[in-house]
Amino acid sequence: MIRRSTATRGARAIAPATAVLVAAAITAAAAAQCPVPGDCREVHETPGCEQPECCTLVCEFDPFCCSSSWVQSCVDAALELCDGISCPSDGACDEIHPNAGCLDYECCELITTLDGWCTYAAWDELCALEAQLLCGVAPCASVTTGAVDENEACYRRLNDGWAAGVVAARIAAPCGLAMSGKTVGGGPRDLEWFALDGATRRRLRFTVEAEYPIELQYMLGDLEGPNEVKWLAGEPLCEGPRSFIFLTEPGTSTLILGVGNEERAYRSGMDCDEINPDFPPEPDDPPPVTLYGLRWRASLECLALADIDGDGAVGAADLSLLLAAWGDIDPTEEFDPRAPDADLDGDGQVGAADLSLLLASW
Ligand SMILES: [Ca+2]
Ligand SMILES: [Ca+2]
Ligand SMILES: [Ca+2]
Ligand SMILES: [Ca+2]
Repeated sequence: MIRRSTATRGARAIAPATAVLVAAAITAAAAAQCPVPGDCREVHETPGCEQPECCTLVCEFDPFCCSSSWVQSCVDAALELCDGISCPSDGACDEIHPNAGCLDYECCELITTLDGWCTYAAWDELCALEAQLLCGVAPCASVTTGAVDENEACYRRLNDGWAAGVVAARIAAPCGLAMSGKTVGGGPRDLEWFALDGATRRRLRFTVEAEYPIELQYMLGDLEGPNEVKWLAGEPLCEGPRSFIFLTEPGTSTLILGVGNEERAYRSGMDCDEINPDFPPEPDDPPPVTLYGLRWRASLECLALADIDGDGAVGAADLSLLLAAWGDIDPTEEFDPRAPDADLDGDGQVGAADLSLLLASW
């Protein structure tokens, strides 16, 4: 049983993802009957079937299927009309299988709404992992506010960098930054770009807490490009504040916060909960889909370059970490933002130059 968090907006009813997917096709009559028990792809005595969108589409096409019984023509219509509708489908949600969708309706709806791949392609390793991480997870505690607000209405994209060639502002991120805000899905999805530009390498601790699964990436490069994502991290739900201690590269660089995991971005299921005065909702617009709370809170601390463990001092513990990492760094190995980074000068090896820098700031 999935409980979907409404977090900070407890009074808002949760919209089923189905409302968005087939809202245009729903009629009052069909909606009143769908879904009801019975496999949409098999003949049965009773009217209607168990897959909500498919049931609605078929009964819109042939009301007999919802008023009398699910005869062969209803099955034929289902096979024709319900292609791409994947919840529920064969296969355990937490296991890899060759078809899209999975058996547990609620879990399937949650994962396919967040991750479109799982709707149209196979239920791959990542769909199964997402099901393990996200389905049945209790609502997260609301992220507390109180920090400076990002000042970005969730229907706007004011701090989303230079995506799509548009020069939008980035969030100035000085040492001691404490900020909160909202991140939403949509097209384009909302991202928060924190500017970490600097003339020299710096060691930072970025701490983030969110009501949704986190996608965090550190990107090098400026508006003119090229841009390179140096590392990308994902954090599942409800684990409280998470800290990343990392070294910045000199020049223009940006930390980007979004919804997703380290493999895929989540683009839907996180609708804005504010009304855009320029485009107020029409009466028949589907309600927002809010699978999770939207709020985040982040802070930034500047550490000494040689404070490898981030404990606030440069000392024996940092020396141990440096000596343990001594030698060349394999450039083909994927960079791990969670591993202590002892290459203080960024020359691709941990050696005498780094040791000198460490001892100089002891
Ligand atoms: Ca935002
Ligand atoms: Ca933004
Ligand atoms: Ca230290
Ligand atoms: Ca070095």
